[in-house]
Amino acid sequence: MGAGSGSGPRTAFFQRREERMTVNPSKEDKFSFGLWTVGWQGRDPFGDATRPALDPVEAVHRLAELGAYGITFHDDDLIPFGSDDAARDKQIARFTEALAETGMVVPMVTTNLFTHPVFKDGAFTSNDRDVRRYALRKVMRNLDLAARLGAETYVFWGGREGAESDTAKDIRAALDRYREGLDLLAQYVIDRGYGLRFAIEPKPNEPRGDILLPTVGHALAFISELAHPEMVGVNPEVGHEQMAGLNYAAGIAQALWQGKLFHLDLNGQRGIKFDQDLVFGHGDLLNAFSLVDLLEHGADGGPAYTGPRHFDYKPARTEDINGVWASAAANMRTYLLLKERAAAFRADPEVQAALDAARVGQLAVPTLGDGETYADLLADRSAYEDFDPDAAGARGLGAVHLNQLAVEHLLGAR
Ligand code: GLT
Ligand code: MN
Ligand code: MN
Repeated sequence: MGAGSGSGPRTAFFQRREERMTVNPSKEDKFSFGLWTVGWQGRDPFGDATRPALDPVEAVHRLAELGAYGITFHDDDLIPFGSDDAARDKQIARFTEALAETGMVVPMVTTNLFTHPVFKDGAFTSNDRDVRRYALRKVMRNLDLAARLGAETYVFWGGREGAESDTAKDIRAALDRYREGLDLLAQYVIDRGYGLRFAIEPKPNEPRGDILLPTVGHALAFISELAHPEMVGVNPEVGHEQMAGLNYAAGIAQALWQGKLFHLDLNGQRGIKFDQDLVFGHGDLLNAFSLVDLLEHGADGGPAYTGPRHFDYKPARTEDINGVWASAAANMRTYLLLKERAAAFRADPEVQAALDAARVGQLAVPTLGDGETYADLLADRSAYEDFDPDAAGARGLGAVHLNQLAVEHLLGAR
């Protein structure tokens, strides 16, 4: 049967391919990018920049044309470190004008507490008290700007908060100082009436040998020790969890479960190595599929996460400026393609049957009945005395079949 005959699986395949090719990002998709992503010049520890500097105003316009809705930045991405007040005001005015012209928003802002040598031993947790005080002032200044631009989230990525050796950093004291810093900044935001929430971004290592709050789990545990835990969530990055060999989608699920997914950094990573910041989906594609499925299909039918789909990637050093924009577009397109594939997966009757066979839905049923106590459980002979563990242990789950259905949807084979 030919593709032109109007029916059959081959035609369906080509129709689906057509639909996929018309996937276009728009502001409703809430895609955002860091200024430092498309603005990365390709400088790495071994080589010089391969691209010229990018004007933030140009970045706003180009990303808007590509269909993004938001742009994020570190203080120093927008206003070069050491600028005087006049230069600072001018740059903020130019940027604000570009936002107004394009309708782009600033959903998130963060601080550069890692580039300048002053932060070589950390910011909030530097052994040097003067550096810690300076770091707090740098953040407070930028919080004012973030609030002015209407940001909702303020990210804390503590890349320099850590050490290379176990003896040079008192971890318990460092955590005290980290908490002191975040408590003070939370109080500042409350007192000023800013509508900002904080999101801690974990990373296991790089640039420090070991970074404090290395994973989502560490960050969540730390948040519970803060003075205003309700104001603080996490900003997990795909590659950072995968650098620690962890399952990103699973970490995101726990953050959602705890009501702590305030923001997220999407990108790609291929295994346990240096932070690659590849295009979203250009690493563990199957986990990216599961992630999009998780974010887009919440328990009540709507999305489980409604915040920005923020890309924190680096356009490869091999690319020229055309490649920068192509890679920015690739992030959004991959997300939308995965969203379409996840919807097809959810709608497939065979997937529904496989989910039932694997009893995935049963996990949502509480283990004890309504009002049932442990005394009732003890009295229930079917739960123990008459239960046949060998029969239950012999039943297959069909998880591999279910996973294969996901792979086939991902490949466009269903
Ligand atoms: C830095 C880091 C990112 C963080 C940014 C926020 S800065 O580029 O590699 O993962 O999200 O500070
Ligand atoms: Mn990264
Ligand atoms: Mn990041």
